[in-house]
Amino acid sequence: MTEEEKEKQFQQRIDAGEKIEPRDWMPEAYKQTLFRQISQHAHSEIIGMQPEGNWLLRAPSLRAKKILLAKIQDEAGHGLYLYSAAETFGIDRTEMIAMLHSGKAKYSSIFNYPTLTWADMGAIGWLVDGAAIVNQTMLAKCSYVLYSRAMIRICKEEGFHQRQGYEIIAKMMNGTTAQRNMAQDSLNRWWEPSLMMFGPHDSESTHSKDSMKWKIKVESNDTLRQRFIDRTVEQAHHIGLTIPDKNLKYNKTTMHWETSEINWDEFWSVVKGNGPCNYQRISHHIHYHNEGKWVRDCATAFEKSREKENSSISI
Ligand code: FAQ
Repeated sequence: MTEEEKEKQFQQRIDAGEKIEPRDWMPEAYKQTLFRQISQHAHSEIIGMQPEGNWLLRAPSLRAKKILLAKIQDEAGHGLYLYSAAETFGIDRTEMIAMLHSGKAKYSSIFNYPTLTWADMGAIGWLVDGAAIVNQTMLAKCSYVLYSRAMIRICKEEGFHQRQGYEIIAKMMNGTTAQRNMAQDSLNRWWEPSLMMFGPHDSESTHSKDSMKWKIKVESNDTLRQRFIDRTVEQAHHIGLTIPDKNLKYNKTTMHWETSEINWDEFWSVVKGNGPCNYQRISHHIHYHNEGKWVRDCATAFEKSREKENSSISI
């Protein structure tokens, strides 16, 4: 078959709702898009441990500490599944991490904001994991079977993460005035960055057209963002929080909450590496990656010595 015929057949499989297995033929551009997105997603899970790790030693109770620790460990697990899925495109984790360190690979903009108070642990679980669930429930239907399988498992854990975050915030809203103010301040700082997690508007999104044709994404950035807004506004009102947007209004005709335009200059500035914590996040990762070299060396030493032995036998 010519390349053109192969591509046609591939698209027919996608249109028929078939899943693509790692050993199946796939167009180069499909592979590249998936590799870019899955590796970015893996990096996000790993870098995303840092803002919460900042509060582990300052959790207000043993219960809170245990829950936060379990959540952060879950995020590490998500990163590992996703690195494994991305490796099926022939690029190993060492190379992916080098791409992260050099700035060639992105990670979610949200993790470049600081965690200033304990309420931020609530806001991250409620809003960041909440946004991740909306996005990842859609990605669980992705045409590439390994990504879709990883998402099904990950979404189950994200459900627990979202609830533990909402519990923290709801508890603070039932507390003292100082605690209620802290919860509101946290929502004020995390609301807009959470909306940015869904990426640029559909009209500005460079990858959406192809990704939707290939059913990597089955719903658009704006559709998912609106779903998140509609859910989250109700949750905020339920516990007495105010959404920090003076233009927020419910449209009875569309049955959606309308919000102000996002500050896209800030979004692109963060994506390009100039957010409040971009430098700190990557420096921290590089530092501990270098410190862990001896562990990786030990873990691979046996395999290397065996390879050496085998090559000397064949000589
Ligand atoms: N941040 O054409 P599109 C989590 C880039 S996991 C940074 O619309 P696409 C769990 C995009 O890469 C959170 N960059 O792109 C957790 C592209 O640049 P490029 C992570 C962004 O891929 C919780 C350019 O803009 N989730 O939270 C962002 O079709 C708590 C044009 O954009 C995922 O990664 C952004 N927000 O759609 C962990 C989900 N948005 O590559 C720890 C998987 C866009 O051409 C603690 N990813 N860009 O240079 C996706 O669903 C998609 O990649 C989108 C973007 C929706 C993020």
